[in-house]
Amino acid sequence: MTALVGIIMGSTSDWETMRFAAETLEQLGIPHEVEVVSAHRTPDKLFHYAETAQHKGLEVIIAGAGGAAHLPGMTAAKTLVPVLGVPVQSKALNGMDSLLSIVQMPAGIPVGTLAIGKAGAINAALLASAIICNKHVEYRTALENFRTVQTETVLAHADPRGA
Ligand code: RP5
Repeated sequence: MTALVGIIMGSTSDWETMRFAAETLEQLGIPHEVEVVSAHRTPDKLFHYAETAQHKGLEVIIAGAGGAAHLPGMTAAKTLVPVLGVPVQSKALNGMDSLLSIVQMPAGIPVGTLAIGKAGAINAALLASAIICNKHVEYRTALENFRTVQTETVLAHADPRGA
């Protein structure tokens, strides 16, 4: 099935974080693809990926990167496909560097920036799904079910002591 969401990341070391985006899309049954594309190490590949994204059917790109995290911004600069950025938690600065370099885009090229790390990866997938659902209504039920199960789980564990 043609991928609707592309998950890209700057390094294989980002997979530990970005796998949560892939797992969430898997859970929702949203067709997606995963690839390492580095803004710094493989810039030509990044340009090609971004320039061909729309034509091959991608409707959202989730881009995760750490440190001087140029990947989401550079991707967004080369395509009109909406880009969601996930700041990967870096060792040196705990992801503050990643967060600021993704979120502080100058006006003109937007990147929808999520939280640092696992939460951001999961939420990027959920947000991508919500965007996809506007056109592909067949995926809406899965997203609604996700919310319902989440709510029921919280309600069923109201006592934090686990009783
Ligand atoms: C970034 O540099 C990647 O997104 C990664 O988070 C970070 C470190 O990469 P590695 O040195 O682990 O390959 O481009």
